Amino acid sequence: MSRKAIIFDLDGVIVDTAKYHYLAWRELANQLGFDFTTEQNERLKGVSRVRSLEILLDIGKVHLEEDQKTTYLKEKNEQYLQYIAKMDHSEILPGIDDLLHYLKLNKVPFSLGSASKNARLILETLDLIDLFDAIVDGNDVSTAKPDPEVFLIAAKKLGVPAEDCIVIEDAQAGIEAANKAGMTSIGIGDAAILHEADFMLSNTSELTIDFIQKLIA
Ligand code: B16
Ligand code: MG
Repeated sequence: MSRKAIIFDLDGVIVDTAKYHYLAWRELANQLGFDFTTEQNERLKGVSRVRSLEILLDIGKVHLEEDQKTTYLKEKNEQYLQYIAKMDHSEILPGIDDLLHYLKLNKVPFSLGSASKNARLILETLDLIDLFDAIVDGNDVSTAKPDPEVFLIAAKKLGVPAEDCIVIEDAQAGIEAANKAGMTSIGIGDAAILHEADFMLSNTSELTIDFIQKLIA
């Protein structure tokens, strides 16, 4: 193994979109007659949009027919997009902008590996999209994390063997996916939740250029 490429998750690693997902899901929950807390929102991190709705309905003990689910999913996404439209460069998580520019300058290939179907739009809004050598998101996969598909496609697009890729993730499902893909996993967040990660950092400020240099040296 010689680590030479990096795959970044989006929500929770590049930008905190979880707070906007939360607001939009909470509006839907309230509309359906129940409350939805930030603690409960933890269960939706890294999980696909469809699976997120299933978890939300399970929390509220609400049953919906398939056509109603489709309508609510569309509604929730439209609400979420209104929040996203107001985002700018200042919302990029600490250290990430510098790290991405460092990697670009030093020709270390990197890709996005996100569950979000809005990933391209978000990277454009943050003015980061042109830095990436590859982008793999929720539109490109048939199976969501913890399945490794999203990361394996990213490795293929980068032209780097899976074992030589480093995945940076904030969700348990994402760490599981990275490990299943045979990649090096870096968890960002709570060590108790992300205990399966090969390396653990409490936030993106700790994801320094120095730390990455040592991993890929
Ligand atoms: P969308 P990530 C994930 O992004 C979020 O963590 C998760 O909460 C969300 O449900 C999922 O994207 C789908 O997002 O509704 O925009 O398609 O962490 O994999 O970058
Ligand atoms: Mg995430």
